[in-house]
Amino acid sequence: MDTELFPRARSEIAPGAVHIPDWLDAERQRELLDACRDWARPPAGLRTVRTPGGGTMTARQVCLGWHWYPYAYARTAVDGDGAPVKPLPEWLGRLGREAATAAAYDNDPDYDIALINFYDADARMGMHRDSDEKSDAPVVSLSLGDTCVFRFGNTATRSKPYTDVELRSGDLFVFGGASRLAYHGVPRVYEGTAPPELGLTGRLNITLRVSGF
Ligand SMILES: O=C(O)CCC(=O)C(=O)O
Repeated sequence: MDTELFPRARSEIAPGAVHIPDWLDAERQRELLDACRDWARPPAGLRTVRTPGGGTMTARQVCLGWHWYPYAYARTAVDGDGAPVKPLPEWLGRLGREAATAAAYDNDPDYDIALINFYDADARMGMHRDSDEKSDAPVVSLSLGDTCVFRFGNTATRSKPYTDVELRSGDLFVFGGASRLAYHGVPRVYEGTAPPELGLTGRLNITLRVSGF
């Protein structure tokens, strides 16, 4: 429940990058959280992602449709238990299309990838581009649980200029068009800020993408 005097306004953070606060109501957030809990279970469940340089990502991840690993996609959890990736349910694809439409993208993207990242209070995500897909369809990002700082930058460098946006539980962020390949990341998660009625400690982010494969 927001405590602002006025509802937070929808805003275009960069050309083609739209933040829509409170897009998911409490019931839809709970349904999505329940589904995330199922997807996080093995096989092909939540895992720690290892980067080629020997590091690990602090946000843990599970994928649907196609399995992302640094820096490609596969049909099995090649860097996990090797099991086939779980399918992306029809209802989630529909939700993605609804989200793209809400952000004024009207080409009805056929979402076939979901990356679900789980952040505990210490998790972060460095500035990166979502560039392993072969489609320029907009990326849909849904947030559940703790509030975070989402840093949305430019297409040329990992550094400034960028804009920091607070993403809260239920918020939608869509980036496509001129911003589809913009660098973005999560420098901070605010521990204990999830809506108590949701029943989640930490933060979940679901990004929906079109593979173009
Ligand atoms: O957690 C977020 O809001 C961003 C996730 C992200 O950047 C990604 O999955 O590529």
